[in-house]
Amino acid sequence: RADTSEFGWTRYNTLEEIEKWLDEILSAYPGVTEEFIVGQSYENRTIRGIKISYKLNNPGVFIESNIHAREWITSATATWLINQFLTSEDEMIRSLAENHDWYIVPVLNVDGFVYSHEKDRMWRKTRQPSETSSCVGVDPNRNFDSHWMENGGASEEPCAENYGGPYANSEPEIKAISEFVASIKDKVNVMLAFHSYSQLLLSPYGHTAEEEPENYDDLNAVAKAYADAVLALPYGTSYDYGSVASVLYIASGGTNDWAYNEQDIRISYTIEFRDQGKYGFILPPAYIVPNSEEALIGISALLDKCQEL
Ligand code: ING
Ligand code: ZN
Repeated sequence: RADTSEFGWTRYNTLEEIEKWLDEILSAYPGVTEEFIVGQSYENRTIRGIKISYKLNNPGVFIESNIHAREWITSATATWLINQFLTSEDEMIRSLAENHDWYIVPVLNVDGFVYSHEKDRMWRKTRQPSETSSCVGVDPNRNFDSHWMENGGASEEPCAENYGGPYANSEPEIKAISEFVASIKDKVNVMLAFHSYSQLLLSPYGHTAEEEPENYDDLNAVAKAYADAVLALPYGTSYDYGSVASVLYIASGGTNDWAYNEQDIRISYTIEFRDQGKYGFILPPAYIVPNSEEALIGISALLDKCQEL
């Protein structure tokens, strides 16, 4: 029979499989792992996260993953990282794992993720119906309460892929993660939001191209460290970096702007993983491990660079 039951990184796993694996991990590593509940989705699924902590008062790194349903490489990479942090015997990985407190949400947009597995592989948004349109869902990465809908950074059209929603935090998933991160923000030094695709590191601001964050030089320096480290791997994968508004487009209400502007998390990045469009969102599973290795090396270099600042 095909590999339909074993969890692993040779194919993409369903939400059910990810959750079962998470349960196994939590019971196998009770001393260093702890579950946290972000909240409930519109369809009343529980949004779960895992904290990995080997010692007290480590700097915190928050990883938000699969906020966009179809970006399956993000949860595959997040779970691979969790596994490495707990099982690797490599010295570099051990030090990375043990010298930070990790807060990882492998699948934030749980409803959309299930929908992308069962109904529409290209689904991006949440699954909450609109009150004014027959179109379903909001772009969760436009729904955070930070310069929401400013400067044309999101669409007011419910059928658009970048619909910002009827109001900020209209999506239960976004309200929940905002409240959760706010409750631990003093412990979080770095926020990373995993997306695909394009191979980019995107910093604030998304809501304006008129100004840059006060620590834009530092933000670019840590991104360069990530990009350099990934490029030096045998895969030779290149990442570009800069602010969302300068590299991509004006986009308001995203995770990394909200974390930076409203929670004062000074290192706040969106990482757009592989590839550059050949497969796009439908990245073949053979690339899960290479992409994950790159994320690991990149994040390690980024955090090393943060220490120098
Ligand atoms: N790209 C992001 C998107 O939500 C982005 C780019 C990053 C926008 C950060 C706003 C803030 O459009 C993908 N591929 O989702
Ligand atoms: Zn995305």
